Amino acid sequence: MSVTTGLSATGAERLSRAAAVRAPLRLARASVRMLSLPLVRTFRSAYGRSAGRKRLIVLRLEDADGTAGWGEAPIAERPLYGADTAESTWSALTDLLLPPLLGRPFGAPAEVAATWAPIIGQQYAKNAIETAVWALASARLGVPLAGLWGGVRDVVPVGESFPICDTTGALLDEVGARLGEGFGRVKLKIAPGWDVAPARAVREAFGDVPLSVDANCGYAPGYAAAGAPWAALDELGLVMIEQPLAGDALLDLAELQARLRTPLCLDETAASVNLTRTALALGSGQVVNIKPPRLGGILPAIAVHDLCAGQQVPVWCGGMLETGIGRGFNLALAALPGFTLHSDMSPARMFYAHDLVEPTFDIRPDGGIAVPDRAGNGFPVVPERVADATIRSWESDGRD
Ligand code: OSB
Ligand code: MG
Repeated sequence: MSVTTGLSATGAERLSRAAAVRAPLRLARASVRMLSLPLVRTFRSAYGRSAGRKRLIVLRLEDADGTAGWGEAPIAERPLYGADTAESTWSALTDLLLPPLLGRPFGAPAEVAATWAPIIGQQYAKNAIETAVWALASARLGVPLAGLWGGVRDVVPVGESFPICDTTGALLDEVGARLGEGFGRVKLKIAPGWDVAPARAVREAFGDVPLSVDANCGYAPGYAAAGAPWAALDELGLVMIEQPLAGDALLDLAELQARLRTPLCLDETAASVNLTRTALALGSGQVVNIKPPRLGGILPAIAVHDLCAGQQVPVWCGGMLETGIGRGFNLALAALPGFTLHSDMSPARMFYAHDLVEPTFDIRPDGGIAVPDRAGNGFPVVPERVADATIRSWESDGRD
């Protein structure tokens, strides 16, 4: 893992670095596309099975000078992980958030994000716009995103998130194949009925590989409730147990954490900077999974990173089955110094037959993924791929 700059910047300095990036912007045109992208394999978690991103939304913003940036809203088919839906995100983008931006001059990406500060929710829509603006500003300035945000590493350590399988044998085959490709951490999706046995089987088959589980809120509170896997999982030396209980169950999470040696990781719970701060203060978890779409953008994601860095809380970058558009931002974010744990950054080929970008990225034999060194979107978007998958379009230059 190479470090390209010092680690001396404090959290506050880093946030202000991103917040202080200046770039004159005049958003001349916005194109929003809803895409249907089938998955190459069904992804099964405590939320059920997903066969595709059937209404994924991508956004292209073009500046008056012709520079463009793309953003993504990796929206799921049903609001199980978060409250946003494809329809709510579409309407937030096309009705609420984009029209006031078009044709207006801004001096910085942070000024664009400030326009929606009073608006509650709409995290995916805010994130799609903020990321597209960052890509545009990065292209304009000729500086890669990681450089604008204070990144310090050029390779990100990555792990794979393994969906629930029909059999333990199938899981072990899959885990063996991924470890052979270089993935450095195994995260098993768990749900009642698929927890201790598969985790133990992976531990037995693959020795001391960094192993974690992600319950996606799938269990009822209670350390020793019938069927609760916590005591047995605590014996397996896991790196973390991600989101065992409901996102808003801060006190139940703190009670569970107090009984366990294994750190709990906050995903659904860490829905905002303040909720993350509150959850950490209550002892509801000891690790944070940072996802820009969940938090509503890069600036709140960096704020959570800085909060955690200030408390020596390790973080890593989670995913939501993004295409190469979203992963480009995640990789740049994971270059920040606090991202010391393996991030969920599987190459898009594991989910999609054709990524929307070319070239895309893959794992290196040494087990990391390179942070994009290209200015603008980390990976170039192929407009024909977007066009081929489009099921709905909206376009505006602010004059209609
Ligand atoms: O909980 O981390 C999660 C995918 C969709 C929604 C929530 C989660 C996930 C994953 C996939 O685990 C990880 C990835 O994108 O690589
Ligand atoms: Mg998770």
